[in-house]
Formats: sequence, C-alpha cells, structure tokens
Amino acid sequence: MSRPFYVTTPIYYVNDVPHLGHAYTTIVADVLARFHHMCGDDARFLTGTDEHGQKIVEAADKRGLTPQALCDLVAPRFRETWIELGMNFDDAVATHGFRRDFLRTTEAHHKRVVQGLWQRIQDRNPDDLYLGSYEGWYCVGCEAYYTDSQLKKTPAGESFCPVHERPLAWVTKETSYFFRLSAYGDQLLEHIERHPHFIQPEQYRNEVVGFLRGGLKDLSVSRTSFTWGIPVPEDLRHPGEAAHHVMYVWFDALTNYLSALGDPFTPSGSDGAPDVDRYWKSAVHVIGKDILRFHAVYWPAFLLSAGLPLPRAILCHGWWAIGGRKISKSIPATRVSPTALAADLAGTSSVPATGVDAVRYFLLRETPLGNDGDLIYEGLIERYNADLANDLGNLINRCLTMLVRFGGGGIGAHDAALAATGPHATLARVAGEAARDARMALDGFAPSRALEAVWRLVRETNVYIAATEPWTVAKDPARKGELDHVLHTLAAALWWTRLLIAPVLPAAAAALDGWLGAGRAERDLRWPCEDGFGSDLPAMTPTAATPLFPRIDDKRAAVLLEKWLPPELASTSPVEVIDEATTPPPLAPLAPLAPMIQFADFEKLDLRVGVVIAAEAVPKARKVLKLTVDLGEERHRTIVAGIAKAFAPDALPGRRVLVVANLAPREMLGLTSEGMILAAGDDAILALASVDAAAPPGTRVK
Ligand code: ME8
Repeated sequence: MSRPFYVTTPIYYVNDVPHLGHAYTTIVADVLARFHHMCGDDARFLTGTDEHGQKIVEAADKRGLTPQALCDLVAPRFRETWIELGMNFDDAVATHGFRRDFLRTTEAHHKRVVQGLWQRIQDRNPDDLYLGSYEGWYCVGCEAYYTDSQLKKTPAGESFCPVHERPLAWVTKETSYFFRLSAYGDQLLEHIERHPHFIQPEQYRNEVVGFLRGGLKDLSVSRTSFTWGIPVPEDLRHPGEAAHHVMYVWFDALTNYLSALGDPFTPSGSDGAPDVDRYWKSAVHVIGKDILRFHAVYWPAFLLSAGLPLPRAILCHGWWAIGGRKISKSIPATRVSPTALAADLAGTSSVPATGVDAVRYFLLRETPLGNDGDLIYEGLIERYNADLANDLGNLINRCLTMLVRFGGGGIGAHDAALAATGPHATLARVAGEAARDARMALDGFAPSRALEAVWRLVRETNVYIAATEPWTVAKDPARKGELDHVLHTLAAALWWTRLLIAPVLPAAAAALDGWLGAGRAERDLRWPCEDGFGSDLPAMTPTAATPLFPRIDDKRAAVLLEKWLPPELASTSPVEVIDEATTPPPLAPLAPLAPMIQFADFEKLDLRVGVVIAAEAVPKARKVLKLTVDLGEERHRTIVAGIAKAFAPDALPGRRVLVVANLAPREMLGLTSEGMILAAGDDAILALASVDAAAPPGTRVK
C-alpha cells in the first residue's frame, strides 16, 4: 500500500482576489503533490478559502455586500485562478492521479467539524476552554491579538501591526472564551525537539522555539461583538452564555485541514473517518511566514488538547516583494495577478499554458524556499530567456529535429559498449545524478535546488550534442550503430527531461510527451530510477516541435516592462519601513536658522491635529502622495504632500499628523492641495510630526 502524502495550503481570506504571493504557496504545494504522486505515494492536495471573521465583515461592508455574498463572489475567483494555473479539482484523479480539494469554511460540514473540535476539547480538558474577558490590541488584517512586546510603535507612539504596518485597533473589554495555551508550551517544545523536521526550514523552527521559550499567554478564542463566525457550542457550565459567542476565526480556519478529510468527532456508522486516519499524520502545511505562529503554536496546541496527532510538518516560506514592498492585497501596486503575468509570458508560444509554467518555474527557481524573494521583472525576463527559451526550449527543438531528420521517426537503439564510453557515459551519469539530486531536494522541500539539478541534465545534453555531432555521424553509413546510440540517448534525455520537469512545468512536459509520441498521461508518470537512464524508454515516435518558450527579444521586453511596472514602483527609492523610521537620521549639516519672527507672526498659523483617512500615489508624480485628512468638523481635507519617497501609501491611514490648516489652497500636479502637513527633514523627509497622545482630529496645536 502506498504511503499517504497530504499537502495543504493556507485557506485564503476572501477580502480580495488572489495575487502572486498566494500563487507561490499554492504552486509549492502543487509541485510537492505532483512529485509525491510520481514517487508512488498516495498524494492528496487541499486549498480553499477562509470566509469568517471581522476582516470579511469589513471588506463586505466596504462593498455594500453581505459577508456571504462577498464570499460567494470571491471564493470562486481563487478556485478559478488555481485551475488556470494548472490545478484541476473536479477531475483531478483522472488527470493528475491524485485528489485535490477546495474547501470553504462556510460549508456546513466544516462548521460541524469545528464545533466538534471545540466540544472535544471541552469534554477532554474542561479547564482548557474557560470564560474570561479580553481587552487589548487587535489587527483585523491578521485577525490576530498583539501583546505589547509583539507590536511596533511609531515615533509618535502609536501601536502598529508589524505585518500590515497599520495602526492596531483597541478591543474594549469583551467577554470571551479563552484557550489555555499557556499549558502547552513545554509539550510543544518537546515535540519540536523530538521531531526536528516538524518546522522547516530551520530558521523558522528556531523562531518558534524562541517564541515558546518566552512563555505562552492564554488565547482569546471567541468574540461577542459580531456574529459572522461559527457559533460556540452550548457550555453547560455557563447556561445560555455560548449563544452570544462566535469562534475566533483562526480556531475555525485551522480546523479546515482536518475537516477536509472527514469528521473525526461524529463518526457515522462503524467506518469512523477513514480519510482522517489515513492521511492526517502525513499532513504537510505549506504556509507563509506571516502565519507561522498560528500553525506552529496554536494549531498543535488545539490538537494536543483534543488528543489528536500533530501534522507531520509545517513548511514555511518567505515573502515575495516587488520593488522592495511585500506583495499584499492592501498595496494595490503590488497585487500582481499570476494569471495575467502567465498570459503575458505565454506570448506567441505554440502551447499557451507554458506561460503558467514560466511563472511556476521562476517562482520556484529564483529563491530558495524559506527566503524572501523580490520580483524584479528584468530578472524574470532574463531567467525566462536563459533557462526556458535557451536551455530547455532549444534542447527540445534540437533533439526532436535530429530525431526526425536522422532517425526517420524512430529513436535509434542502445549500444551497451558505447554507452560506457566518453560523452555517452558522462551524460548517463549526469542524468542519474539529476534524478537522484532532484528527488532528494524535493523530498527535503527544496524546489529551487531540485530545478538546479534538473537543469544540469538539460545543459549536459546540450554539451552531449556538441560533443557527439550527430549531423556528422549521420553522414557516414559506417557509423550507423553510433548514430542509433546517439539518437537513442537523445530520446532518453528528452524522456527524462519530460519526467523531471513534470511537477513544475506540467504544460511543457505534456507538450514534450506529445512530440515524443510517448502517449503517457500525467497520472501514469513515475519518477525515474537513477540507474535506469536509457533502459526505461516507452515506445516513442518523435515528431518536430513547435516553439514552446519563444525568446523575449529586447523589443518585446520593453513592451512587457512598460506594461508591468506601475509608475509608483518604477522608482528604486527605498520605501518606508517602520523600523527605519525609528533609527536616528544620518548626521548631515543642519540648515541655518530662519530669520526671527514675532509672536504675532506665529499666531497667524492655524495648526491642527489631523488623522489620515486615505493616502494614494499620484500618477506620474513619484515624490508626492495625495492624502485625505480628517480635521474634525471637516472630514475630508485634500493635502498633497511630498512624502512619497519616505512613506508607502498604505502606511499612512490612521496616522495622526499636524496640519497647517489655514494655508491658502495651491494647485499642484492638477490637484488642489488644501493645506500642508508638518514633516521633519531637510531635503529628504525623515519623519512626520505628530502628537504624543490621541488628541481628537481638529484639536488646535499651539
Ligand atoms: O492568512 N509572499 O490568509 P491570507 C508570499 N486566512 N506568500 C504570500 C504573500 C507574499 N507576499 N502574500 C500572501 C490568511 N502570501 C489566513 C490563513 S490558514 C488556516 C488561514 C501567502 O489570504 C502566504 O502563504 O492573508 C501567506 O501565509 C498567505 O498567502 C496568507 O493568505
């Protein structure tokens, strides 16, 4: 019986449509599932959408929709995006050979399992779920509570979310159920100690260990101030109380990994939940580093409390940024659409789906899993041209052309004596190493290393062609045996390339299968055995290839770059990070003092506290931002401020600023600026002036 391999992605919030960051995680998980299926494992893939909680309520409100209507609108966008990126759901078993599920947390089955988990914890460890009250900082973006040691402070003393770089909301005292997280620190440390691969890569393991050693606080796991969530089951200790509570969205969301397999809490008949029994312990949760704590601390603690086994591994990756800014739903200019990028890369390819392959390849090849990546479009084009158009595309084209021209539609024949000599032996050795190294790398969750290994075979095959010169051998009838062996070796190299690229480049692999005439469906593919090079070929009848990865020439590159680079990201100037704002400014000569003024001059200034409501980039003006500032009675004052080089627009809403409120309006860049905000800095802006307490907007500053 094959080994189970259950891989999951986070379930994504439906507050907005998917971007390249979501695509990255989903592609990593998909590649692992395809690879394990090829290794003969019983793979299973899960993704889905996270649909409850305050974040969704707020996003729905903004659009004038009910939360359910928003979920129904956006969840299919995620599903369709994954389908466009090559992942089938309904007919996954028939096409890919393994099951792929898409789960929505508003499904009745999921809700039942979440309530079952809560009930199980309450039954097994009644003290683990207790009633208390919560007040403190909350980030709706993360749907997470923040303690003083976890949050960031602006220079003005405001509490900021370190992930979203926005002001945190203060939750006023609210009755809440708490989960006794504090009781699980030692058990979790022990588990991590005994299972060194539980959290990967190692840097994230160390981060979690440090967090656990710092001691855990109990976690508020229910809310009473809104209703868009899964109701807390009846609590006999406090009759009637549970009816006011919905569960904390992370308790609900994390349980998706179990509920997708079945219902372990209310077994139907005598079968129990067979898929939970079969797959659960093999679970690998692929996540981004923003949600490590939820997966590596909260989730295992819930499972321990419920007496359930822990997943096999948590595979954490870094963040993709563009122009130095994290790709994020909340920063419009960074929300790169993976499907639009794929369509642009497909260009004139004879197999349009190879645009998707190019995106998959770039994301996995460019940055080792675990590290942060920066999407530099010039680098994307360079890598596309070098690795895909040149190395792979040319190889496929050249080999097939030679197989057709010199092999007459056949693939020659293996010559054992020749195979042990010179370039023939070298290629067989490199091929074996590529299959072995790529397998080990993918087994160890290192796709970039796996692709490096595969490309060693691709490049060595190009070297082999140059060394053996099939076109010269073909001219001499006396060398027919040698020609046959060379052609057979080329067919073998193409066949192995087809197999080894299949998890990452499924469209190119399928096209290559078609040209080779191998007729192998994806579901029937197996990872090659490292010493089988040349002896494991299926029957093949090669035909010529059509362009797979057409080269992006300078002209097309210019068009693509123009299209891809939004004006506000075209500048390479660094963007503000809160940390940097708190570091002391570089020592520079200070500007001389301006001439003395009288108090009456000063009195002419009407300075007010304002709160930034919105901030946006101004097209074609890289230095300024358009701010909408709340000045108390006047809620929407427009101010054009030259601070774009120092502050990203999304870092500003919610910030208190000082406004020169009686400055005559001025026309700037086609906009009317109705005042000025005070900022520190001579040439370069270093900080915004503010007040050190929450004075209401409109308060006079003297
Ligand atoms: O956190 N780079 O959902 P979410 C790389 N619903 N990956 C990125 C990324 C970036 N710039 N931006 C997003 C949630 N991601 C919860 C999860 S799971 C039980 C609940 C990826 O829509 C990455 O995987 O905010 C990150 O962890 C996830 O999207 C966050 O997606």
